[in-house]
Amino acid sequence: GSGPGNGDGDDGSDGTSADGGEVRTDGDDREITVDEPAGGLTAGLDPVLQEASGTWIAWGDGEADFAVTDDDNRVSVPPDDESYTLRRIDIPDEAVEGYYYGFSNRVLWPLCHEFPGLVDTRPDDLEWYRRVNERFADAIVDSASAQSTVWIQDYHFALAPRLVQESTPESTTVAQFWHIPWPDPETFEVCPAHTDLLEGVLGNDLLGFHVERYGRQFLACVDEYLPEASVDRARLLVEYEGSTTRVVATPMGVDAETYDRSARSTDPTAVHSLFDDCTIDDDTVLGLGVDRLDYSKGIPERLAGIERFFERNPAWRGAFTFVQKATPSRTDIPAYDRYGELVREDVARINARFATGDWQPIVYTEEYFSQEELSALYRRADVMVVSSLLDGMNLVAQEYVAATVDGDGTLLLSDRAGAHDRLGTQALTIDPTDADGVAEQLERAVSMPRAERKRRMHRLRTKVFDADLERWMNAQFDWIARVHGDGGLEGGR
Ligand code: ADQ
Repeated sequence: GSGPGNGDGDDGSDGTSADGGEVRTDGDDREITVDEPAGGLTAGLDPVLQEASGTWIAWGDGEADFAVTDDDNRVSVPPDDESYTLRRIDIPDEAVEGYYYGFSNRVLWPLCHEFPGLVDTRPDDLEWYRRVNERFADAIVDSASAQSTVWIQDYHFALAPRLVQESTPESTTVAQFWHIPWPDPETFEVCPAHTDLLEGVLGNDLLGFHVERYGRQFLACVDEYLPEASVDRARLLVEYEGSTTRVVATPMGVDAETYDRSARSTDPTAVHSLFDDCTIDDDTVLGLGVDRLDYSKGIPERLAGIERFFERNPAWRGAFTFVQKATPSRTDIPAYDRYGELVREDVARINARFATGDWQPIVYTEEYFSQEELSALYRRADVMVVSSLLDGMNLVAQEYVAATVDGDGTLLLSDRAGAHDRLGTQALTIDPTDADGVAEQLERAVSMPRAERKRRMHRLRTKVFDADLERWMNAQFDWIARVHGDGGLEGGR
């Protein structure tokens, strides 16, 4: 199973290219557009499937009848080689609204990021979530054989694992990676049908999170709301209704080589031309933020820190510019729409306060940047700021490090992002809600001796290259091999 394949790519897992792709024709004379995904989970999974010759089940955007479960909508990949099968499930608009813009992103996303106040439960959304999970589970069962490994991605599929487990032999391994945090029991209780969700997820033999504390919160929820389950907190195991789920922490990395290569192939000062109407030149000290426009990313908090920085350091006015690249996301949801407005208002206010004739403190853009442009921008940036209020991992922080090929740059990193667990000792830690603290760390970054900056970045680069996307995949598949057939009971943690 896979998350949204409709091109919005907003979970870092669907890096489809923007250029429309190459058009080919398959054996049945159907026209197939081939997009080469850029350096994300999609790009990483492709070679794995080519080798394993499996089936990739993804969300399609056609208009076929949702109820069709036979071998509709299958293509082989690559079209002329048939290494594996891509099977797309068309989800009608009404179902997308209820399942994706509804239960997934108005209920589960805010809950998992500890924003219970933003939870918006609408009458039919849970039912659509169930139906889409059932539809994917049917397709999985139909595609799987007794020895198959099923690997499900993310919070859009909390109910599918149990459905798959119930309809496949015990020798089929079901695993899931949950890309976002798991909330504490008190927050999770707000979720409608929360025990159904726990039962659903416990249909997995293996459940992966980025960091162990999310796994521990999951176990705490199981303990609290499924009294029949037996939870082994020391070994991160749950036994429930005769089957065992092993919880593991496998932090995700980025395709570091790709970002490194694409950053090396660019002239970093060429990015100045991306910002025609404002003065960014070779001498400008450049700060950077790159995020989906999402309330979990702490963009207004970051802007407040930058405002404090300019208040406290008049000498930096005119010499430091912060580029904030924000990609609108899930804009059909009112909380996202309001958030976008808030961010734009903050930018306008801070710019009005400090701008001089040919300089503005914050350059804000919602334009699409290609991976090459993004890599060039990462390379050019002197300071990268990641200020998430809560973030499963945060790949942007790692991409920045991978693209900083000159070894000179500083990462300010929120201690609430999963990425902080590994990168926190060499990054400059921030509490995003403390504007003075963010301003102080910015001051530290822009005045840090070059040797220290380079030493820190060198260590960060070693970490990011060591724990890259491929290593994460291998860790997942090693764990899958260990739980395959033995219910996860063999071997220690
Ligand atoms: P996201 O919340 O989307 O991912 P992140 O991990 O930072 O957050 O990934 C975003 C991806 O989108 C990055 O690859 C980035 O390059 C790209 N991107 C963002 N803004 C962009 C822009 N303006 N232009 C071009 N590309 C842009 C979710 C979780 C994270 C977790 C990932 C993977 O919320 O915590 O790290 O999944 O598990």
